[in-house]
Amino acid sequence: MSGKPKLHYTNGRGRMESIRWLLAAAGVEFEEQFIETKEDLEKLLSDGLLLFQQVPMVEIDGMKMVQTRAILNYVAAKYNLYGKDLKERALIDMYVEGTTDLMGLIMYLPFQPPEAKEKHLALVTDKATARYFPVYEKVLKDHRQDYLVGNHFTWADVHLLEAILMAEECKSDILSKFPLLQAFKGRISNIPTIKKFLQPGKAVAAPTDEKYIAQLKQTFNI
Ligand code: GSN
Repeated sequence: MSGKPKLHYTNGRGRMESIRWLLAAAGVEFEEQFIETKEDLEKLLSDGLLLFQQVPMVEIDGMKMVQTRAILNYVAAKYNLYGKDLKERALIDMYVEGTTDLMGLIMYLPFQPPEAKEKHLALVTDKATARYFPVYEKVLKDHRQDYLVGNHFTWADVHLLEAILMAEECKSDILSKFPLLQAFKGRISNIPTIKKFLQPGKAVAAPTDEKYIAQLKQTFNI
């Protein structure tokens, strides 16, 4: 065993992508065991490795962790990206959950039927620019610090950058009215661990496309 966390998921973003981001931001190398077929999933199930018969599953520190949020909490706490006290942690949780809600909307875009895509894109743009981004722009404006919480780099920053890049894939000028978020994006993207993760052709999973959706349907019977 290498000692590196081992990630079990499909070779796409889905629920695992934020875990990849957080590990990468913490400077932790990891291995990936991709689930490509129904048989790959059945093998994990018959070996009894999936507590609720679901992935993501991450082998870390002798555990076989499932439940995305539990995995993220563990990684954030272990690598000191989860605030210095309970109040910072509460803020991080609120920001992360808000960002996760936005990401959830974005993630469903490729799954929309063609006739519903435009409407869904309008919803994503509206929620990003009228609900979520104004909150983070105001946080940065009010405290004039480099990071969202406690004047130090946390999971909230990692998660927001991931969401910003996803939102820009939907609409490239989506940050045009958010100057402080534009600067935030530049700053966080340049943190060495994140810069490395974002190098083209490296770790970040490709956007969800038709081929990936077909594979998901086949693997998970959906
Ligand atoms: O957040 C979590 O990790 C869980 N609450 C949900 C995990 C989940 O739904 N995993 C899916 C694949 S990823 N896509 O949504 C899964 O394993 N589905 C198979 C099943 O039988 O539920």
